Amino acid sequence: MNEKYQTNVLVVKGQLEDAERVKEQSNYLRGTIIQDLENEITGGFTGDNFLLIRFHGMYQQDNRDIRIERMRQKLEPLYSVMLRCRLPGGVITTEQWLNIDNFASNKTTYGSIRLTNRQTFQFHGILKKNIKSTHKMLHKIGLDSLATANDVNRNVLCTSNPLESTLHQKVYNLAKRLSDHFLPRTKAYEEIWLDKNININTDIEPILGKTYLPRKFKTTIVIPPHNDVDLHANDLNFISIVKNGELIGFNLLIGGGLSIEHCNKKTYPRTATDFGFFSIEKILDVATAVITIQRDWGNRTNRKNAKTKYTLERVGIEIFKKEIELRSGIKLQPSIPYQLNTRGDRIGWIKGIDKKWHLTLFIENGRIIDYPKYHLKKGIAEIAKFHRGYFRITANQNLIISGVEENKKTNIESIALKYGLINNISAQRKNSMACVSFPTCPLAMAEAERFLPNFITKIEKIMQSNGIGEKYIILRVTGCPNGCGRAMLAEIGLIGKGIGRYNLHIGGNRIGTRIARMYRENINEIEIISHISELIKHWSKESYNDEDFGDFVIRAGIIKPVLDPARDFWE
Ligand code: SRM
Ligand code: SF4
Repeated sequence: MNEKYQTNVLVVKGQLEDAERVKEQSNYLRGTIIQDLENEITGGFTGDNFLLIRFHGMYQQDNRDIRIERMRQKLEPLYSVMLRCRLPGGVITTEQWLNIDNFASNKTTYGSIRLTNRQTFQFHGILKKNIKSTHKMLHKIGLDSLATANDVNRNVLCTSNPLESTLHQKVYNLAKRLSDHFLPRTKAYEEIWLDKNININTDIEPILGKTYLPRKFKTTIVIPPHNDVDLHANDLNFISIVKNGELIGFNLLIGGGLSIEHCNKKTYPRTATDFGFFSIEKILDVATAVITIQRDWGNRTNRKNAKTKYTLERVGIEIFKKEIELRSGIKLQPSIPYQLNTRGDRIGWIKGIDKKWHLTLFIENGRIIDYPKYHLKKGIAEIAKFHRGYFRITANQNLIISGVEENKKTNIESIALKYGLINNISAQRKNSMACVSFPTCPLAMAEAERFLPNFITKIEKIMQSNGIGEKYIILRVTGCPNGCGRAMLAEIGLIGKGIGRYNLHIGGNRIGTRIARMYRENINEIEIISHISELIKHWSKESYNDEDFGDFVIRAGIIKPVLDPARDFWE
């Protein structure tokens, strides 16, 4: 760790969270995971290992649909792990895809691949006995799950719209570099999962330190005008600035994040603050400065107050900025103006400037599985067999068949049509999203992924009956206030409160730069539909020209905008 900084100046004093002890005593993320793997008495992980496996990209879960039944039968919950792969920028080769497709079918209890809204995929339902072979399989095909969970820099996102291929390639390369640079350097992953015999004393964590970060940390690189990565959900963002076709540098935005705790006014969602412009070659210096500031100043006494957004509010923007300049050795310049105008993916074919074609497939909730009459997973695997190139997972849980040569386009299209992968879906469905929630998420309070499809059908009918069936509202459902479905940045957001009950938020905007405010609390689906019907009726009749729903509810005075979330979110 670099000692030249006054790292203790802004440390929050008090009793450290137990998570800090776990990291400190873990021997660089080893704990006793190896012993636990041999323990056949339980299908789960014990003690600190429950948290430590997260640094290796896994969460212990059980199927909540059958939890009570198993308790009745005096059985322990049916434990398995969810594994999240590291995939900077969402890029995966079709060769790799075929391997993960095969694995999901044969070695997971759910048989699915779940695309996440951070451009990667998860397997749900890996039994303990299969975990090691999962990591070996991933390693063999050049993938890993290191640092996709817990207190580290997570999967790095970058805009996946591949129109301008050279620029996108550059930005993707940088996303990968950032991801690699901030990986934990401990060899625990190789030792435990890949059976490598590595000298324990070689471990040092020059950037993250022995206790890693105080909390999860999220990074994006954005290519305006697309905000498909939803930058304001992230701690650290680089907005690409292009001059005469060349990427010259980035505007730096820090301190976004969406999670709250119901009724806890000390928690709030926050959009990221603009800190200024710097040139392209300094990206690693600037990123390292921000991450180490959060490492040193983030609150380790209260995990609910530990993310960068809270650090920034506590120390103030000016002090944070000075420290970035000190640690990176650069002076931030005034930001260069840019515009954002979209967040969704362009579903269907599009031709890039390199004359290659890209087909974006709409994947409802990112869940890739074979249904009895809809062989989605098989269809994608068939495309992967034919297309020797790349897929890209988007931050909207969709999949791009990327870089298709002109002479292969017809074949790919016919496979996609054969398996029903190209279909007529409404703009509303394309612009809706849900988090995973039940049955796998242990924190779920209300349904999300299983709730959304039928709910959209109802919204589609309301739109049609008001004569605006071709329009859409950014609509998101998240099963609890942790906010994985990014409902806080939606025009209409539902935030799970209890079984069948949600808080209804409105007033976010189309481009994802404004937080949605709570409009009604703890209501059921019938009440939600009734409120939304009324709002859509007003919007269809009273909006100016092409005014979006989120802007309309604010201009019409139906809801007050959230302007300064740290102070006015709970008003
Ligand atoms: Fe999330 C925890 C799923 C994106 C905020 N998230 C979880 C866990 C792991 C539950 C747990 O801790 O046991 C969920 C696993 C469910 C399951 O069964 O798969 C989960 N989060 C997801 C995914 C899969 C949702 C999806 O449908 O795509 C996303 C995985 C992203 C990835 O590939 O890394 C996912 N999570 C998000 C986002 C959105 C984003 O990053 O763009 C957020 C809000 C942004 C933010 O961080 O502020 C988010 N997840 C959380 C939080 C609250 C963190 C906080 O600041 O307090 C938790 C709970 C926690 O960390 O304590 C959480
Ligand atoms: Fe689970 Fe809550 Fe995240 Fe949904 S928002 S996946 S319910 S933690």
